[in-house]
Amino acid sequence: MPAIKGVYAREILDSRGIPTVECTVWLDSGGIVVTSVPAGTSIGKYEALELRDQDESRFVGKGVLKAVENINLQIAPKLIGQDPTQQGEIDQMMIQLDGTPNKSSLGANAIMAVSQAVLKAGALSQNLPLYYYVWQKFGLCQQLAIPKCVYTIISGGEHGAGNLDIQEFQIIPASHIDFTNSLNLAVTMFQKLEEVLVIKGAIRSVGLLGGFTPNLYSNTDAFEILIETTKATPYTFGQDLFFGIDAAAASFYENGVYKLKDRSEGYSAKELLDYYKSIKDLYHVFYMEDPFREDDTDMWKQLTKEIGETTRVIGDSLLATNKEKTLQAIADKTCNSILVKPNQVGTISETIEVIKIARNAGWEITVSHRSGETNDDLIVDLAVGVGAESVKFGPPNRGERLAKYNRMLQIDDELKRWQSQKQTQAKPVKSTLL
Ligand code: 2PG
Ligand code: MG
Repeated sequence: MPAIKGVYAREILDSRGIPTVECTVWLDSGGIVVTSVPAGTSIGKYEALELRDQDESRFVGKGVLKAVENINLQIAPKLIGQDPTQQGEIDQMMIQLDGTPNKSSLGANAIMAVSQAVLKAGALSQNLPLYYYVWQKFGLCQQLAIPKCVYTIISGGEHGAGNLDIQEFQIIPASHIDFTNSLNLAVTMFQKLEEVLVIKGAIRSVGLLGGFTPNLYSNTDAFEILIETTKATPYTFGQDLFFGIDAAAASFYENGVYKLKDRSEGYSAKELLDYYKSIKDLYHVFYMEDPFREDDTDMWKQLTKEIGETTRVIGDSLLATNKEKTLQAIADKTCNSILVKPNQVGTISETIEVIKIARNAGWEITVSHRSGETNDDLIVDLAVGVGAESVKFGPPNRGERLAKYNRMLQIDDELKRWQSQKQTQAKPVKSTLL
């Protein structure tokens, strides 16, 4: 069994030009894996701590040299000679070495980088594609399949240019549309949307995820524009595609009210709930992420109770991929679905545990990118391997987002080819599929 021969971390930059941690692991069999950690902009209050240097002379205080040093000096020596398939043991060792509830000593970015590298090294040691390794190792789903995509194509909130309050306006292709056709739909919509924005004389610059950040009069205008865009495509709104939002509502909560530009006075939580019900009815919004701030749990419950039968009410910052938060939300029926972002909790093992808990509760799982991404595509293999129902990787624009969709295309192709070879080959062995 190949063992870990070396671990080395360095500071690199993410898609926003902000430092993040890259980790390389090499095996005594000669193989090397490299991975890097994404980072959020709208960071939830229950997320594990991302260690930043706070040294204003470097990268406006956002350097990660301490996290890098923690890997190279403290974690790396403990991993030499270890079996990379022992993910649980290695993650547990790092959690103990850190010793804090939110990983603030070593940094969740340091621990996550190593955890991701160990996952990749485990797959490499078995000569398996990463998604297959995850599938076999964690046994979270019966069959390998490509998840459905939630494409954010208009951005507001902390990801936008200060025009719209809702952070993400998403298009969701209908479930009968397979992945390659869904990508075609998203690309078509994205490119036609630009044409519509040009005709309207609206700003068509892009936000952090690469989605448009137009200057519209109200948040609901974004849906109107998307409906108009759909008319310029072969697709039918309400049949081929639906809408979703990530409100990231904590970002527009101010002095006891939620501030949306749709009207001059702020919305009370109850009024915001009515607003969501109206956009669901008017615009087929069937996916609502973080509709209220983390502490407005009574309103979350109310919304889930009122529209949860037909709408996915998704906890992102509310749950922070955290076991206790997820168990609590399941018990209280605070939401009915989870957004999984491994770096919110800081290890692969804890992420898998949360997915297990959510799946046992009958919740749909959406595995998500962060606004600060690199070209690392580990998240795609993870999503496929755990049998996530959906993924959220942003618009089909910008290299770091396309890296994810291109990896999905590869996996889709591999799965189809493996399927046709199944009589002769029990596993999708890497070398025969490349
Ligand atoms: C979200 C994410 C990604 P961030 O809120 O779901 O789209 O944003 O990474 O900034 O938290
Ligand atoms: Mg979110």
